[in-house]
Amino acid sequence: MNMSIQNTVDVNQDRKFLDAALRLARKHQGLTGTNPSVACIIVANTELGAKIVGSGVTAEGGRPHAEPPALAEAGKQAKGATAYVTLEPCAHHGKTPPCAQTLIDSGVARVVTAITDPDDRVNGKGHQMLIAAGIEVTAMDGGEAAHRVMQGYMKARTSSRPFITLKMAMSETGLIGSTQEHNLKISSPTSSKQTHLQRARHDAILVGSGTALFDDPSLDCRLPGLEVRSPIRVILDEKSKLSSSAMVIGTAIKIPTIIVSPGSAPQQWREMLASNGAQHQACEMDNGRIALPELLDDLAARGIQSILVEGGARIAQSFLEEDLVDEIVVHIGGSPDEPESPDHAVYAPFTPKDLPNEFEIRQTLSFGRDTSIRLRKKN
Ligand code: AOF
Ligand code: ZN
Repeated sequence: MNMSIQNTVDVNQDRKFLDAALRLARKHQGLTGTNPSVACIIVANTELGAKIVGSGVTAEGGRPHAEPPALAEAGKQAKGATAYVTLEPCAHHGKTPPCAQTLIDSGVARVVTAITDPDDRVNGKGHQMLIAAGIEVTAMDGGEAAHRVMQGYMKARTSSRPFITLKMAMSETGLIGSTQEHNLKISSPTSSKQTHLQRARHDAILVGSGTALFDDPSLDCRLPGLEVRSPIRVILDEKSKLSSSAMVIGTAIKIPTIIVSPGSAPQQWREMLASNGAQHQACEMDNGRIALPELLDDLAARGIQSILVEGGARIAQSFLEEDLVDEIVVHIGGSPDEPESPDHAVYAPFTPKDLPNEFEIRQTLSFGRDTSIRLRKKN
């Protein structure tokens, strides 16, 4: 951090408003393309104390950025106020002038930020522009909340790969399903709702065609009011098995769907995908399996910055083996269904009592009788 960035005036107040901005930033998570969802809150000191006079969040699609609408709402009240921005304000000319300049022109006295922008066009220059204009800048550590709202953007900007969250619902023994019974219920409806919320916050959901064919899921977000937040569906189908009767193909006209298979996939099958509105993504193969690192590079090049990997023990295993997982969310069912015969049981590559060593628990939540744990890759 630059030495000339000064310390905060009232740490508690700064933390409170920055946290509020971080919560607001979640509003457009998964909707801003290659731009992060950033929020900006303008706080003026009034006779009645600190008051929010303007707020903005990066628009769907990524533009306008968060600062201009927040400053527009604040109007003259921005003069002498403090701007809380969840990302260092940009320093580059895009379709509009740099947000750092817009903040300077508004007359704000202080800017408090949660994270420095790794984009080469910004990376410290936004803070410097503000300091050079005489604005007091406090670059705070936005902590876990900032990391979570920005994780896709940070990963894609620093590694050219999307942030991968592996989500699994399992019993205490690691049971995740059955080879015979469809949609075996492992976790409760409350946990499922959490999964739908997770879907809304990611750019894409990824499963294997085995899951897509056997369970025939719609893989969308069905929370009331959030239906439009269904992310892109990515289905790995190395043997071109999906047909137009599968739910994911039948609904591809409504929800963007990418089917991944080798370039050698039959032409007729690819025409079937196209006529149903599904996109085909040709992939490289590695020992008879889809080459995942290369696929993730290709998906990042399409602008996909975060993926929720949801399906199949084999897919989970492959992502873990290839060291591609950044975060794991495990819903542990409190009263899971059991398959009719133990021979039908399908198990996860790990159990709640024997979690992958390279990960550490960051959060534990209770959803009714279920427990949900979130694990992050150790640094
Ligand atoms: C901000 N406020 O709300 C966002 C910022 O394609 P462009 O011109 O929109 O530039 C994208 C970059 O802008 C992105 O990589 C990041 O550096 C910054 N995003 N900056 O001040 C915002 N979304
Ligand atoms: Zn900007």
